[in-house]
Amino acid sequence: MSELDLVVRNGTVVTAVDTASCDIGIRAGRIVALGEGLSGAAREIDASGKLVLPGGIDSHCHIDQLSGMGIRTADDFHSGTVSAAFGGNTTVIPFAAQHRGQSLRAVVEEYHERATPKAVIDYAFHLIISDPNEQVLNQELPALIRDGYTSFKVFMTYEKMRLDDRQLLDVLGVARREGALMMVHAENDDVISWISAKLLEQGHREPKFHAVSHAQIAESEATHRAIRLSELMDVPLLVVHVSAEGAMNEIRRAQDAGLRVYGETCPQYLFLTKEDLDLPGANGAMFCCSPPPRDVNSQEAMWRGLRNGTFQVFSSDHAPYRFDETGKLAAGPSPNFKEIANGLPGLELRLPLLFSEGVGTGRLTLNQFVALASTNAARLYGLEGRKGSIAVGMDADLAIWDPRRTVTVTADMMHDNTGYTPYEGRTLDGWPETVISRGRVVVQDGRLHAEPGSGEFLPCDPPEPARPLGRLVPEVDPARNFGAELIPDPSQAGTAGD
Ligand code: DUC
Ligand code: ZN
Ligand code: ZN
Repeated sequence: MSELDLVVRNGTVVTAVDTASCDIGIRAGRIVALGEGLSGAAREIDASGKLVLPGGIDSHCHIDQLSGMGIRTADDFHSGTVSAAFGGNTTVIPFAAQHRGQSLRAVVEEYHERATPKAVIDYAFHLIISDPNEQVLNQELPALIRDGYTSFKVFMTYEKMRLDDRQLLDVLGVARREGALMMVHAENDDVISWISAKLLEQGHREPKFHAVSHAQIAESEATHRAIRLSELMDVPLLVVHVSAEGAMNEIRRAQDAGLRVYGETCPQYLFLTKEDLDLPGANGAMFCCSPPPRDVNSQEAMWRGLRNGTFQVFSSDHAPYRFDETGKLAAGPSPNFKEIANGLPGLELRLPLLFSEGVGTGRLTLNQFVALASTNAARLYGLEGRKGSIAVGMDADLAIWDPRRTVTVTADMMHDNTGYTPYEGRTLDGWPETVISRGRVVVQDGRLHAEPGSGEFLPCDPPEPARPLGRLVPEVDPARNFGAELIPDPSQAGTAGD
């Protein structure tokens, strides 16, 4: 056997199903050996006392994307993927977003032009379909699915993006024929716009009314409808960015009935509430996203859904807009709540937040953390076998975490372009220190070591109809939660850190 390029030595290696102390041998970008005392490597990284996890896959993020309102997100594919890498990720799956009147194929080509010279970690693309015309349904979408764009998102709200039920059935028909997964932004547009009009008529224009207008019932009703339409067409469905218990219960019921329905939630629904939008002046705009953050009971419900496997995916929904005239304040210094671009940054803190408040408090096992951080997204979106786990033959995509490092979050530590973080001042336990993508050290010692353009495009396999994915988060089994000794006891405050 020829020399190894790299050995990651003495770490506690954690996957979605197992934990073991072993070395990882890497050659030509792949994992080629797992074992004790591996030798003969050109380079070694000592991971003693550290957790070695599969690199995170952030499977819902908006990078260099134009919103329906015509406002561009703050990150390009360099700042976006750098920020993701510093947050322990080795793959992102952003969107190639079609606006009405655009060719879907041309949109995909344009996103490749944006990503190819800039990305520092690997990426796939979901499609966003806002104009399902004959050309899209009969030619472009089927061909793109065959080319490795096997998941697409549709919106049930946003005036310029939304599809009606007939259009949803049209795209579900293509998904069924070609073998694709549909992701849905499920909110009832009429409910939101009706409440919004009433609020504005009454002079309620501050950011906090964004949360009032996006009623929980708008979310649960649309979730129910999307599930029923996908059931009619027998197409797998993933309900993205679930914020509230009613919508989660719809997903759970569908899963209990055996449907291929999956769910995703995001940090903003675990860590923020609608009170965060209630700030002086326009400041609450920094927390406006859709669906909006809800309340403490909803946060607890989302944790329950992560723990019991109702949610397979935990993504950032990174959709950053600067708090200035290029972003949140594009309509002026005092916009009404309908004029504020929807979205928050999250690529860099998704995993540290989940690790600290999920694993660190005992809500999630380490194996569940890995499943939510990486493995389930790889399986759902057709990257299994290459990404999302640590096994011989897979890409050497690793994040080495120091579970004892304590970090207090500030905006100037972040590597994205938003200029603020909704999580300012939070103290988090556990941090991804070294990130390795296809055997290349991308982040180490707080520095970036990867060149723009070194990330690669990943075509995705279709979802497998023959093998229902079921509940992908492993059931809680404390006896198998090896590596737990590395997680500081939350009752012991004041561990080492910076
Ligand atoms: N809502 C979306 O639907 N997309 C981007 C961000 C957001 O808040
Ligand atoms: Zn959405
Ligand atoms: Zn989104």
